[in-house]
Amino acid sequence: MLNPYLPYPVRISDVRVETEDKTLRTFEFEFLHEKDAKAFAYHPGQFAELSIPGVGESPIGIASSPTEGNKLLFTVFRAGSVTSKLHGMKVGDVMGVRGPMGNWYPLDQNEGKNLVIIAGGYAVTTLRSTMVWLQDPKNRSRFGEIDFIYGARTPGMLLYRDEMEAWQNKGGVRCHVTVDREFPDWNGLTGFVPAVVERLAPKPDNAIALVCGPPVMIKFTQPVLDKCGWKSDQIFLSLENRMKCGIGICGRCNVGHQYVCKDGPVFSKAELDELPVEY
Ligand SMILES: Cc1cc2nc3c(=O)[nH]c(=O)nc-3n(C[C@H](O)[C@H](O)[C@@H](O)COP(=O)(O)OP(=O)(O)OC[C@H]3O[C@@H](n4cnc5c(N)ncnc54)[C@H](O)[C@@H]3O)c2cc1C
Ligand code: FES
Repeated sequence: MLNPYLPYPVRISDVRVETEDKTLRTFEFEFLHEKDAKAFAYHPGQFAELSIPGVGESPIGIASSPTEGNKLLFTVFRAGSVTSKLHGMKVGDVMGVRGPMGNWYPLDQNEGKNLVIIAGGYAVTTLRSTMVWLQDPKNRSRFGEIDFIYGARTPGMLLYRDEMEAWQNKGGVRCHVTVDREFPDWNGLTGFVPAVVERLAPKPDNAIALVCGPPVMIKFTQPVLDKCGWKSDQIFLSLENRMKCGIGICGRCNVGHQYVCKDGPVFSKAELDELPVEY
């Protein structure tokens, strides 16, 4: 049996600075061994533990899509010990990736539906994976219209800006990108994500919503969707919780009887309504 604590060795093959303040970088990894790349089969919405020997490991959402071949991307905010060390690493350096972990957005179960995808801040990572997955010709025809609503504090903090422009130009995708307030170099939407959702008032008919963002964004987005007539079983949220093992053993991430690492990180709002409000 494979040891679930053993990371796959990966080499950094590219590093991109994403934001003006350099706090977010996207790392591209390649597996050292082809068999590991095959074993790491994942879905949009899953995460992995990035590990640096002697420092530790941290759960990070997978930003690439399985439709992008062996390209494995993670967009990482420089937060604490592991992520700061990672920000100092360069192309060619070797480290570990353990996963894929957790569940994923229920796209296969919702074929034929319209999608409303709502992201705030750097939580957009796994929704990038979703958007790229949806662009794949094999998948695009399986879904209806897509509204992608995404907000960051400033234009300089927006991730994947060029890619979003390309998504927007494909049929049936509307990108609504917003920043918190007006900026001289910004001609797009302004205002917080929940306010933009309220203005757009997305229709719940034959649709599901995927939401990922900081707790405050989620807190204020949920009542807006309620007001627009969305039911709890149409809304899927991805939670970030304190994690260690990532595989349902250490008990650090639990909310009520659910382990966020194993039973989540994606939960329907209907499921969350049953849990204590501690996430
Ligand atoms: C399912 C899941 C998906 C995630 N996806 C992503 C992702 O895609 N991208 C991403 O960037 N993050 C993501 N995270 C969050 C990430 O795991 C955390 O930010 C954290 O674990 C980073 O690890 P670290 O060792 O660098 O931070 P830690 O050292 O564990 O620090 C954690 C916290 O302590 C604070 N802290 C640490 N040192 C100091 C200090 N000296 N002074 C003040 N404050 C300090 C940090 O601000 C941070 O908030 C995800 C988390 C989960 C659970
Ligand atoms: S992180 Fe260990 S049980 Fe979830």
